Amino acid sequence: MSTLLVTGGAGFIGSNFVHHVIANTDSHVTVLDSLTYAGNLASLEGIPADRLTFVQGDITDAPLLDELFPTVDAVVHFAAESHNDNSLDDPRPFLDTNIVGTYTILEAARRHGTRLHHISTDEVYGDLELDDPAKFTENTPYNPSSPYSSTKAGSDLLVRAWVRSFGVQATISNCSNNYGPFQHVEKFIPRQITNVLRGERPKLYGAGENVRDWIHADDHSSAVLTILERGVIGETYLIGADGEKNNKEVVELILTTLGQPADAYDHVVDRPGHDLRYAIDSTRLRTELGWEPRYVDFEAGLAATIEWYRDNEAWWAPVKDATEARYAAQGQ
Ligand code: NAD
Ligand code: TDX
Repeated sequence: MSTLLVTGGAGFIGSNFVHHVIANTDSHVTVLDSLTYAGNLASLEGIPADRLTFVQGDITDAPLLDELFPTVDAVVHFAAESHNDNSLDDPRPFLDTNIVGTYTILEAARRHGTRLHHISTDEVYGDLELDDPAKFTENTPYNPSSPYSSTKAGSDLLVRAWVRSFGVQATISNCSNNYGPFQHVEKFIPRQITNVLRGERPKLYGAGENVRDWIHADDHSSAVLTILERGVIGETYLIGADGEKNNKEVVELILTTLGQPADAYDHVVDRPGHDLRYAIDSTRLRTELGWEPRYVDFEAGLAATIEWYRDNEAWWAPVKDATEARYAAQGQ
């Protein structure tokens, strides 16, 4: 691959992916990002100017895609509205970006014959019981719970239909919860880290027993690059690093790592429809494509992430108050 178009490359995982590609390949990257509240150009600082082109624009802008697609070898599609709590407050932007946006990307890929990798989430499968030994596989039926996850499920189904009906050269990946640098402070781990750094108490939804399967964003990026290079067109790959933890455990770890008592957090109003547990079986990606995660020690990865937020207050401080004000209005 010599030139990649990365949609949503100024967001959390998109920017981590761009850094990963620059560090590990000789590709040129063009980022297409509309810079919503979740996009931040500062997340792409430090990348040599001759390796990166930034285009501010919307993925629903078909004429813009017609200009960009002929200039690249492949498109990696991260752009999305990504936060469940926002989707409960106002679902409309999720339909526009996740459904209509992905449709617009697919039609451009079809017109230009461009290789496409579509980024999705394990939330399309719904949730698992806490005591269920099962994990999600590529064959688990779709059963999304929230406006966010249902629009991601819809986008995946569009990709599958465009592969089968129109021969679009696409692959799909569904990844578990990511953590790492450059994640917006609306999300669980950065919200709690930055609360503690500011002398405020972490906020746990409900009893805190919900389980998430954590993976470092850099491992997500290496998996996506592997699928882009070796994945079979039309196939879906699940990405996960066996990182199941309940929310209470994660908050306690953040508190103790920052020298606070493990119980110095508040329980707040639970999320409506809150998925209980996610867990990924990534056997296919490991055995068929030979991918392995590097961050297998969650505690060490979390400690490094805490350090990053401590060292980069200038990156997150400008949006912290507004984010907390939105949560406070909902009793969270
Ligand atoms: P994010 O919210 O941090 O970033 C999204 C980016 O997309 C932002 O830069 C935003 O400006 C851009 N964007 C939004 N709407 C756009 C539009 N209409 N046109 C152009 N750009 C637009 O999201 P994230 O957490 O980095 O997630 C990236 C992708 O990974 C999403 O598709 C998400 O569903 C998927 N995913 C996320 C996780 C996770 O744990 N965060 C896990 C699995 C999959
Ligand atoms: O303040 C909080 N307190 C809390 O207990 C927040 C913000 C969250 N939570 C809980 C809810 C979840 O059980 O923490 C868990 C993680 O919450 P989020 O960070 O909002 O992530 P989640 O809803 O699991 O979705 C994430 O992973 C899958 C991403 O936001 C999605 O984009 C991705 O698809």
